[in-house]
Amino acid sequence: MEDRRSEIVAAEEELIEKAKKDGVETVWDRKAKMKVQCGFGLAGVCCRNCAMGPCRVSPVPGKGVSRGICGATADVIVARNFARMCAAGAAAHSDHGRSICLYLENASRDGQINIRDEKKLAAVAKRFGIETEGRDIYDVAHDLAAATLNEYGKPHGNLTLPTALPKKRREVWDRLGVTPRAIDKDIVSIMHSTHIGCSGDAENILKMSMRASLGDGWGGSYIATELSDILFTTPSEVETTANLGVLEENSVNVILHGHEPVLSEAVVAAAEDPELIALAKAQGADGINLCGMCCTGNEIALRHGIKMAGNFLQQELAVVTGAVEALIVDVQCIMPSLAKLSQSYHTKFITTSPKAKITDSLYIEFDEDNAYECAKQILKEAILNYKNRDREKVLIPHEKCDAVVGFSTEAIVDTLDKVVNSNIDQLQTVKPLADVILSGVIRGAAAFVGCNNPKVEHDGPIVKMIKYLIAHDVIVVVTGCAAHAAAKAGLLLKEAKEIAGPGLKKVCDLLDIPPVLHQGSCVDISRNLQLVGELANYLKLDISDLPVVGAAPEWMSEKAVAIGMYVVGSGIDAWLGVVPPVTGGPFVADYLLNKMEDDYGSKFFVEPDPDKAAEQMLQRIESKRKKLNI
Ligand code: SF4
Ligand code: MSK
Repeated sequence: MEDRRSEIVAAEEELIEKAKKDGVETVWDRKAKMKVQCGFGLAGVCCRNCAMGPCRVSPVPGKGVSRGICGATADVIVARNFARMCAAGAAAHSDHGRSICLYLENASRDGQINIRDEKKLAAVAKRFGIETEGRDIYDVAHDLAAATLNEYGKPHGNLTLPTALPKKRREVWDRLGVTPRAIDKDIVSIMHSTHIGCSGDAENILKMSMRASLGDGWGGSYIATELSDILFTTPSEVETTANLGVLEENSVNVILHGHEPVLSEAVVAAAEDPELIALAKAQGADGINLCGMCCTGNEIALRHGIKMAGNFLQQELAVVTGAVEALIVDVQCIMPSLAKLSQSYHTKFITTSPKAKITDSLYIEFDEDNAYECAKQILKEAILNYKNRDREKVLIPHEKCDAVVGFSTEAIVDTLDKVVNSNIDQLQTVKPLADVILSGVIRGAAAFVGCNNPKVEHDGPIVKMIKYLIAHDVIVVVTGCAAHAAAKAGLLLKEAKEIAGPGLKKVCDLLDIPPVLHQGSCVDISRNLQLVGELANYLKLDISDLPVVGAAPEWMSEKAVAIGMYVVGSGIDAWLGVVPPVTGGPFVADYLLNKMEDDYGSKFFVEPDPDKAAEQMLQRIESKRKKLNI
């Protein structure tokens, strides 16, 4: 398999160079302008939770100012800041989930919002105790919408947890007092307890961080995935193409960027409308070329094979190509810089969500009740903008790569089942996966998640670590921006089995799958949880016993912090390539990197060197195998 990395880097550098020539700024320029970043901020010891501050305490114990004006120690300040990151991350994912619940609430047979996966509707309804037998599916859907919305703010009891969660893991959470109660409630608790004069106990604040993060992974994100599958279909294997080379010289190029699938699904449908295609042709274009970016890119690639234009650090470069008629966004991971940048080109930067308005963008609020017509209106803006493209300013990189995506947990189980093990109940369908892991044909599994960060080489660590692991017979699943990185590098091609170890290659041959399986967007890490949970249940183990690991080598968002916490809290070791702002709190840092293992059987590893991190991941897999005697 050819190594595409140097071409990818060259194509990106070509666009960064073009940006310089065009006199526009990118994320890398702004990063350089920051020069040395604040050491207090990096260590997490700066607090501005009240107006007696801001207070910056010394990150070095015994040196300088050791307490804030209220008396908060470095550990308390670090823990409070960390908890607020978890709260923000959990809020973002979970509010995404809430949008889907509200969308489901409006589903009707005759309207624009329909049920596309009745089987999944029945399965999810069952887990919420909703009667399905002999009932109209839309009545079931409305009950499910009400039940899931109730998970956000129910005053008493605990979250309704998925059946994939092993009993042993639930016992760990109960013992530690971190079992999520209700999604919003646990987020609000953090905001309350980190207010001036409330919690002054770093350990307790970390527990609250864990509870809210688990409520994200096994609650808000999990619900987002389940309900998206019900409304827009559960993904299955589909082909797509990745990287900015998917933009076309003679088409109306439209990029959908953000997270929630509600807007993007409507735009995908509207882009097929004969009236709009005719309008595009009347403008002299060959047609409409719809592409996705970041997690929206993952959502529409998984379900429709829509091309994946790129990940977080490519959003500005997409505009710099000069070939994008419209960049349409909803929520999360949208750089505000796009407003100014798009004014230097002809690109219309269209914001659509009241949750993410951006000054100087073109705001067209997405009307969910009239989704199709609204999507058409937005697309018309793009089409009518085609004539404004300045051909002299266009540079579309040649780099693009085919990819196979769409491996929902159901798709993986189906694939295994078809080959090995037909007509057995759901729990047993993970048997083939368990068998190949137990026998050692596959040593274990690794999940790569999260973002890009201009502090590290774009996509470099993600790709390097994945290659190392698959070469050592570790099967990899990818979501979020890490999934785009893998796609661009050719790792989602079935041919990538050629660089896999002999055991993994054999499995790829047998199942006709790539060694790296694309599972979706950031909220779809719930698919990873479901898969490992079902595997643990089948083997009558806890998740922390399994030879599985996770990594976010290029993370940057608060969502990634919440993800890290719920992944570790679920029993999976997590490697971070960017140092989190906790080093100024000796207790907090020691807990996350060491003592956490005593509580959860898993912990964080911070290792910026991708070679070392990949080796450590493999060693950890092998040590878990040893403990299991396999
Ligand atoms: Fe300073 Fe305490 Fe106020 Fe934070 S809460 S700004 S440490 S006085
Ligand atoms: S989009 S959270 S940069 S993965 Fe989900 Fe990518 Fe990270 Fe956003």
